[in-house]
Amino acid sequence: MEAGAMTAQAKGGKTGVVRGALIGCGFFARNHLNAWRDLDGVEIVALCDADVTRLNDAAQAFGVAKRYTDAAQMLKDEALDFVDIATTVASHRPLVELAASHGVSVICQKPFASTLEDAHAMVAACERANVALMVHENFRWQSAIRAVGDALSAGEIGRPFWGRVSFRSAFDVFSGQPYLAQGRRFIVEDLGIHVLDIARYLFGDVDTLSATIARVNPSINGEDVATVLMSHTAGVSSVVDCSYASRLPHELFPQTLVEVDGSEGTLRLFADYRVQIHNALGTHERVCAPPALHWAQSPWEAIQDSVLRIESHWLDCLRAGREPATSGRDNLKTLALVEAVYLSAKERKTIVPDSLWSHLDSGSAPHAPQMADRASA
Ligand code: NAD
Ligand code: 89Y
Repeated sequence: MEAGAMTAQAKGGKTGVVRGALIGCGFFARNHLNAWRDLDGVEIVALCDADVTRLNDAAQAFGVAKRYTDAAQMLKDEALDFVDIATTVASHRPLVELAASHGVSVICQKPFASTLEDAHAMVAACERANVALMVHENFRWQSAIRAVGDALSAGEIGRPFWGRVSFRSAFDVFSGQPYLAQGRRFIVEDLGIHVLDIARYLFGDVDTLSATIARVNPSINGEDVATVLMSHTAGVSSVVDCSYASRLPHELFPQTLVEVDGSEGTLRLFADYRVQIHNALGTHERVCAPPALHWAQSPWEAIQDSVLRIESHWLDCLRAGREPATSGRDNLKTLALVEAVYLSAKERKTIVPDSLWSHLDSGSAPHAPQMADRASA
């Protein structure tokens, strides 16, 4: 990663401004662009989208002069420190490998890949090219999730032994993201991936996993409900559950709720970002709502704030030559959980997620920063 950061500084020129380009100007990309605009020391110098209308709309809205419909052409013409890939999953591997072949560092949206093979190949390509690679896995950067992580790291409830990370909603995600209704896979790959990543962030590596999935909404192709039981190396048993079929009296999208029991107390992240800690000192509650960004749009505020935070983290890492918390290599662990959920549900058995790597060339699970990351990232 050192070389990636040096490249960034060298190419950033005398001003030290990091030069980025965004690929994919669709539904979610506006959040990326708003956040980049708010951050110091970075400039999005070019945009790329195969759809020229989307490209021009975004370029006009954000005042970006350089426009491309072909990423290969853009990488040939522009001197870039990084590309920010905000396309859907099918294009991730060719685009990541293209950027790596030009020695350009990469941020790639989730889901990073739809197979472990593709994910492994992208990590290998970036490592060979010595460029930084971060997966835009932003949910762990939400202010309330950060507050939970900080409280656990500070030992406020002692040693955690049980946890639940829960996302239940009936919010219509299909109008903004119609492709979500079409895929063979839905909630685990799209949203559960965030919730599983939060569980990894809070409780560390997973030894075993078992899961059930179901489809409640008849007008979509994939599953919209999942319930997962995991055993973590650090001694925590956790439940991860997610649903887009839960019609609650108070719609919570996109809030993730958390419960943790520890040897010295309990922690709860309730609705509306209320973090409660109960321990020998008493019971304390505070609200950890996302700040009001000038471009925030209800109900997306917590997600939008986490985009700003993860982009800021990327810039810090690039400048310091540090591996991002959700590097490509780290994300292999989250992707293995996604695959393990589908396999467990299909075969009705408990899965060892690390065993899913055995057919790939390294034959072993990737090493990734774990519990320590909660304290440092
Ligand atoms: P979208 O379909 O609205 O936009 C994708 C854009 O990429 C389209 O305009 C398409 O023309 C363009 N594109 C695709 N392949 C291309 C290529 N090879 N070269 C140039 N342009 C190309 O998709 P979206 O809803 O914006 O989602 C994009 C990604 O963001 C998805 O992977 C999705 O899961 C993710 N997402 C993440 C979050 C989050 O909180 N992290 C939230 C929503 C969506
Ligand atoms: O695509 C999803 C994501 O990453 O966050 C919420 C979402 O937009 C719909 O599930």
